[in-house]
Amino acid sequence: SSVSMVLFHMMKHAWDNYKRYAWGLNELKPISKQGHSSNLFGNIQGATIVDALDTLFIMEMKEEFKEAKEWVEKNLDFNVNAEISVFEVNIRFVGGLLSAYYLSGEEVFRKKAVELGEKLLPAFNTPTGIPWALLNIKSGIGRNWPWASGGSSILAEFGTLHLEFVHLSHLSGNPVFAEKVMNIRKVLNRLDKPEGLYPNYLNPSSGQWGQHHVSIGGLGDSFYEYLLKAWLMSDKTDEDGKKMYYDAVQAIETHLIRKSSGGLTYIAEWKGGLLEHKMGHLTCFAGGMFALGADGAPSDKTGHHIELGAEIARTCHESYDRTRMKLGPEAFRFDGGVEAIATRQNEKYYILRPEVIETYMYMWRLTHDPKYREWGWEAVEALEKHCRVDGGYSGLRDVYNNHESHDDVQQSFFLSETLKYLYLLFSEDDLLPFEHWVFNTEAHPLPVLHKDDGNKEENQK
Ligand code: DMJ
Repeated sequence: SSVSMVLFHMMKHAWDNYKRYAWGLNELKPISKQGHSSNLFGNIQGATIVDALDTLFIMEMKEEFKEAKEWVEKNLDFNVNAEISVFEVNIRFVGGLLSAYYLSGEEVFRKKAVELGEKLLPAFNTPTGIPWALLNIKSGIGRNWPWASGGSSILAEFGTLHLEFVHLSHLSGNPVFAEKVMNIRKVLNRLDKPEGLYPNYLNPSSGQWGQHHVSIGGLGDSFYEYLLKAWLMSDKTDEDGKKMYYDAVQAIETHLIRKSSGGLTYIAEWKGGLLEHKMGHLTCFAGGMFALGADGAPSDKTGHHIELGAEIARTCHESYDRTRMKLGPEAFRFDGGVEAIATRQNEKYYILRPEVIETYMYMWRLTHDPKYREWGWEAVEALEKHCRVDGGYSGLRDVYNNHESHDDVQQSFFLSETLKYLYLLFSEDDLLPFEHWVFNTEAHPLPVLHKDDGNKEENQK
């Protein structure tokens, strides 16, 4: 369609500028036209290349895919003295390489994914086997974020390894990867959960929760996502993952989901029993998650979960619509007389995040209500108007302002997620159909491991 062409050209603009000004570096600074290095990846380079591979493939940008593959072959190097975020490297690099392998069948991606997976294994050397957040991939020494409650690991970090590690075992024939993530499950299942909720912090040495803060946004989000997707990716055989997911959603509904006086459903944050009536942009992914999980919900709840997804999508769309730039803030509140609006200056930024568009894509696929494509198109127009600059795409410092103040970062997830989910929103349902593919939390598609597949490779598009 013509929208697909627009999205193709957006990808091309993002990619060409990265290539011109920041090739081989992690990300692009589109205003200063130079590389941007985030310490999340240590000295590992090329985040944008690895994150973009599958989007290039899906959009049939063959030349670009080829040059990206050649860069991976020649330059992607994990033998570096670097302290990295285990979570970020897993979702972007391992996830990106796995998807590139499954889509293209090119052996180099499989090899690199397994090699990187092996580098991450020392992170699990803790008394409980709950991995460290940070790992020096040369020395194998791990530690946690200095800011994390009582030396804890983070739920959304150690809970977002499962899909990739199951595939690493599948592709390498080495069960160690799957064992590591199954052990995380075991530790979690042994613990008492306050009101059935999972706190964001867990100490890897004592095996005890840190602060009782619960979030479906930052620090918690993709843990819940991976419970559901682990079950779906196992061809619905992973009963543990299924039970943990639906039990968690039940507790979330009871304790975190509220409706504003204006009728907007939102997901609050829970702090030791008290609610903070704030919803993060990150939390907006949950609309899509609820809808994706509707099918497997306990009897008579299917419609309810779709409805919940639709309500969250509507609320998140309102958070966009109530800004000047029609792009949503980092966090919005439901107190002090406002609804779905950011009230603090440091919550008014938009960094090209995908979650709202991700939810539109799931809602579209699962309901075909045309409003989701309309809302997606509004986001495309806003991105073109406010985020597109000569040197690529930039985030914004304040979406309520009349004039753009650019943050000068083209996040790698803009190419892997935001543009991919938009492209899928405007494509037919048989492009990466949900029966055969699940998306990791960085939007990298991984094939469902069908019961009767044996080792046969998936290569369907
Ligand atoms: C991405 O790296 C992933 O979507 C992650 O789950 C959350 N943060 C960014 C996008 O906002």
